[in-house]
Amino acid sequence: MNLKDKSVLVVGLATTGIPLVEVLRDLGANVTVTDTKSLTDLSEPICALKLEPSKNYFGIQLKTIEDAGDPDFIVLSPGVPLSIPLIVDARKKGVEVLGEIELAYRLTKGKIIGITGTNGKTTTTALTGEIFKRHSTKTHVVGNIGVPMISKALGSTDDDYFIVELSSFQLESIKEFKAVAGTILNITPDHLNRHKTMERYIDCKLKIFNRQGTEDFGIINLDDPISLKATGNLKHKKIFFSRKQMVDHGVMVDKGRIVIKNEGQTHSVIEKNELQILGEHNVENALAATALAWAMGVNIENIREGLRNFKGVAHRIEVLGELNGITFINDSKGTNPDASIKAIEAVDAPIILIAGGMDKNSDYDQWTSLFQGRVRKVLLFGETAEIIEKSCHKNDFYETEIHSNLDDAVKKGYSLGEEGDVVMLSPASASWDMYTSYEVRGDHFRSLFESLKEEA
Ligand code: UMA
Repeated sequence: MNLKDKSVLVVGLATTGIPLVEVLRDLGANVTVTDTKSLTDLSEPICALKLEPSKNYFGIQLKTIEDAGDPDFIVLSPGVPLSIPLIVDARKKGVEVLGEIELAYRLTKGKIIGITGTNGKTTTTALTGEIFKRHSTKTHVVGNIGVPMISKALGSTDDDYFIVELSSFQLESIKEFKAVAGTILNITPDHLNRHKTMERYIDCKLKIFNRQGTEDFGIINLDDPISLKATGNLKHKKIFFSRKQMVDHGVMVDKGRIVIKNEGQTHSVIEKNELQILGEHNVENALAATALAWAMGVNIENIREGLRNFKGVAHRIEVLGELNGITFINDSKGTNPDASIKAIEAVDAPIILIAGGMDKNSDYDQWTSLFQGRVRKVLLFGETAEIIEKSCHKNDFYETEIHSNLDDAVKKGYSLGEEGDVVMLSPASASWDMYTSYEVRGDHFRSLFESLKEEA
């Protein structure tokens, strides 16, 4: 892709925008940037980019392509919706709009392993990376997991493996992007505030398979009805995985062991309970990672060692420690009801649940219907606090309290806790009403736990 002397506008200047600017400049493009935040509100590292305020667009939402100085094309950060006026105008006038993942794909050599799904994709991406690192030192774990793919694109070779976590936001704008092996772990409602309908959300997820041909692998969850139905007619080679059923050709659980079955042969990988990550949903994630690795020819010993050694990811059912017999668990990445259901199901103790955050138009009823008998108290904060409280009451669960912030909720949670209880942050909501990311929210929870420990 020749970018020399092309004028390129980068929209969004945070984790993704910064390496985007650097890579585009390295390739000789004339880069301008825009961000709705003012220059002073943007994070520290952008100073190194030396962007002249008068030649860039900060603190405004540009409306037209002319407002943006008529660039040759536009590259978007994942969090920027395609519906903003600038992008609608650019597309109407035939100016090419690429998402960061699409641009990274066009600049990348190497084999792409793509992972999407409503829940479990960060864990599965990290776990798949743990396995592939044993297979090849040239393994990059990138994407929604927090390392923009663009930052590893230049200089890659055919031998490199890119294990890419893909959100619906990133998939929405892909065009040529193709994964040699890809999976949709599961699909349940999420991000409906951006995608508006479930159909559109499913379409975004399915894009992971759109460009795959008969030589590529689609790793399909036999236990997830929505993705199973949606992928029925695709022409890629299918490898199924299932936690509940036996499969002729695929990866499954057989008498407590993760096994691979192929042409009548069964290869035993590991005992399910050798996994260090908690919960049945994590068994599913392990099956998907195994299937991706097996499809790509990783040997079973490397798969086994990767599965055995993986300790999980931060902010996802992460056990922080214990204080006076009360265990604190950080599940800040539980950003939708389905993810939080998995967290509640993974915990085998009475829970004091801290929840709430930005409203994504989620339906909380199924989640709150689980609370009776498992959750002792729900401490709510953020934009969704009242909506969740109503849903609790609808399900005859009245042990709810609304707090103005996480600090108060954590203090209250600890004061209510008894030996053997778990205080868990699993918000079932996005963080963006009060925090810049779920990581910042999770780190805040961790620091509140550390302060309680010091006080004690
Ligand atoms: N901005 C605009 N105009 C807009 C919208 C945003 O200028 O209309 C600006 C914001 O002011 C901000 C910047 O864009 O300065 C933010 O860009 P971004 O939202 O794409 O955030 P990044 O920091 O680049 O992080 C993104 C992903 N964030 C989102 O998709 C919201 C990160 O996923 C990802 O790790 C990172 O790229 C690496 O590529 C986070 C996430 O929450 C973890 N993802 C969602 C999820 O998992 O549910 C999808």
